[in-house]
Amino acid sequence: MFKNKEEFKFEFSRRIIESYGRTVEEAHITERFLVLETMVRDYASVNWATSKAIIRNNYQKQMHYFSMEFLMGRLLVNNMMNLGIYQIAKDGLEEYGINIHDLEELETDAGLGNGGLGRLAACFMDSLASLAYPGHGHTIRYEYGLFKQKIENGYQIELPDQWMQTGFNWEVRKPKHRVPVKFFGKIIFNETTGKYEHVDAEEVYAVPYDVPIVGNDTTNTNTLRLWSAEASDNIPANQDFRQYIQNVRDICQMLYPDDSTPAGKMLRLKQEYFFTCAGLNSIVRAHLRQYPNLNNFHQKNVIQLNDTHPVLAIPELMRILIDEQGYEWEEAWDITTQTFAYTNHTILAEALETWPISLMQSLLPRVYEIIEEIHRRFIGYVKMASDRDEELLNRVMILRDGTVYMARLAIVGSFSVNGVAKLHSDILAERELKDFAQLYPSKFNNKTNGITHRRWLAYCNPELSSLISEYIGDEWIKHPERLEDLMGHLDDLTLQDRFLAVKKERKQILADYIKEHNGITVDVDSIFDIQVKRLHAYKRQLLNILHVIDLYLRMKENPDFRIEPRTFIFGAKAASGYYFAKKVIKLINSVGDVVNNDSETNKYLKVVFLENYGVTLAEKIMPAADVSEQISTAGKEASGTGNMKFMMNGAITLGTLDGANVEIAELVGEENCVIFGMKDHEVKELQMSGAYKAWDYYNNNPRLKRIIDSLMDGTFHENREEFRVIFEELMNKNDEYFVLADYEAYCQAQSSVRDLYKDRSRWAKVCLTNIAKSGFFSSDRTIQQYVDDIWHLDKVKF
Ligand code: 26Q
Repeated sequence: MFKNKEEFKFEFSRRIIESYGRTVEEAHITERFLVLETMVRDYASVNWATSKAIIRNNYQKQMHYFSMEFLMGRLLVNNMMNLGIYQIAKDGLEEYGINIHDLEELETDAGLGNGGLGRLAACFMDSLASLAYPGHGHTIRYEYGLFKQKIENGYQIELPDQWMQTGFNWEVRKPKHRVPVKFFGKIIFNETTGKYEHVDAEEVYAVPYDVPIVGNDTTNTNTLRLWSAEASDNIPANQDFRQYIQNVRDICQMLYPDDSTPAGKMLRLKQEYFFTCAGLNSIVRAHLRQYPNLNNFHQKNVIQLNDTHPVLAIPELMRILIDEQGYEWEEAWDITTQTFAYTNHTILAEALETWPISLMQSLLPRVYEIIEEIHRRFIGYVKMASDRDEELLNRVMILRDGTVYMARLAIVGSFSVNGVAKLHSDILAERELKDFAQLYPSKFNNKTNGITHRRWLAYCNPELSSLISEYIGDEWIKHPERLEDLMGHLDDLTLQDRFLAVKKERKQILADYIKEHNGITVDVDSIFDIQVKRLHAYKRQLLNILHVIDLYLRMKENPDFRIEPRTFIFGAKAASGYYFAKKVIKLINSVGDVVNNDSETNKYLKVVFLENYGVTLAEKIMPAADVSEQISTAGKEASGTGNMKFMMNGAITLGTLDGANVEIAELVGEENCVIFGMKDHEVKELQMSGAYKAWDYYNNNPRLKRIIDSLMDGTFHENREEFRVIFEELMNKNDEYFVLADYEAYCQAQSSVRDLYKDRSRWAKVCLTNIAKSGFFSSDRTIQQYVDDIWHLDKVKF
């Protein structure tokens, strides 16, 4: 492989000629891009082969991260940077007159995820590889990722995300490793063999496509395995051929674009079983190539379940052990429960996954039988342990009222159950999953989320990165906790000025993007106040926009009242069937239309809605933020990870004490963030007491009344009914997420942000403190904790 610019150029030119029969000068930009991409992939492949061989030869334990979602984003720059060949390629291309950034822009995001949970999986892959741990991912090779969002006339339109259209060059198809997966049919017991057999099944092949996961400054290269469904040779005689082909195609067609209300659809369950069955069987096969049996399976493999979506892996492993490998139930259960660990990502009861028994029984007859047996034995255990506490039994049953409770199955079948931030894990153990925490106290633990500081600081914000390195050296790239060394330079006025200059530079880049995509001119000296995340009632984008309306109306009503210039920036996708969320998007856009075009006020106030928020756009947004809006109703956001990305890029958190905000506030101290609103227990108490009356806030607070009335009086939309749902949600449904209850506190928090911003030196210090303390939120730290407490892996040694 190339070791310097000259070798790179030679190789690049050779490949262009060989692939396209043209010289570098003649080649089309997409041809240049594809050649660069395949060169990087092949470069990584050498390390990949070495890593696999070492892991095998050393009989190392491996971790397998099972997740329905991996929001990888782009891979080219990340891989070149991690391999340490970015500069060589950049310089080499430059000598051909090619700007590497132009090629970078041609890569489409691998957007195989909805939001936080999927991006977490991607960050974990980067940290695992970089820390040289053998940890791999399993997921579905969706033909379409999360929908592409267009905003038309202020409304969200969903378009298919054809991410593989120009080819996805990182993957390698492995047809030899295909796995048969069976749906429907029936189970018969074969008296002569003494085994259960699955007959008349609809069988499909799961074919793996492997993607190398390149670590930073290490030979270690892990695998992300994407499973794709293809037609099998054994289809039942009675099956209609065309229908069968269609069924096969449906499985990997698309990602379910909903991260809150489980779809409850057969196809989703099919997807869940499809990839867990495939992943597990491939791991079992690999194990049996090295060892005579599965007795030590759990000593050589650990499987982390990313939420309940892959939980069918638990009964599937039982099935393999018992039906295929001849184990007795007890032995099989020992192996299984020492293999799986489960991560919970949500507290919202309505988001906990359940399935109708009838559906599961017909789609997965044998797996369902095994779940029944797990349930039966678990109930026996609870009866014994609780002295027949019937109420407790009803609260913990895996099967009840025709329903399978997936989180309960996950807890019973795993040796570890973790939440994703301190507060979240506490709420699980003390409230939501209290019964289980009492039954299995040693299983429960916390692993506060993290983000890869390589993608989210070093690579996406090179301006800030080199400034940091000028002051504290570049060891923070390997050891993110070293960012703390910045604390010794907080009072350095030059550093403060240079930080503000870098921030402004990055705000300009975002401003240019906004100009190009939204046609709106924004002032880079204004406060960039940003809220980007999925749209959900509990995340309270509504609280933010109500406050914007307030500022606008006050300026209109009083010509003497003028605010410190602000630019409020939003980015959010709403699930396609989530009516309320879509209305909030429309409201933000409508307010923007009015506010941005009002010449009396638009020097001071602008509202921007950025279309199609995703990983790549986030890489432009994070470096440009002054204020990070993290304003969920306390107790609802499990962790948040956007909050960490903002912090690492020197934005100030304006947030409630929810999820990981609590830990951010603890680390930076109250002077270095702006915390407001009800605490988790206050929300809970207010909810329980039934004393909350949204109308009282409306009636007693004239400002709030004025703002809420503006939703329906034609100020922002000629159709006065346009925002009725929002009004209804707030007033007549009594404001489930306490937007009005936290309103005053939020306004005060916003005004302290403004005061702070005016003192430029003080502001810079606060931002630098945030950067300095952000090392804790590197996913390297998170992964090390998973390794120490749950996975117990050794590093791959080269
Ligand atoms: C389930 C069944 C059917 C269809 C869809 C789903 C589904 C899909 C995605 C349910 C939930 C999700 C995603 C949840 C999620 O992203 N949770 C977030 O996880 C982050 C990482 O831990 C946390 O930081 C966030 O707080 C949490 O909201």
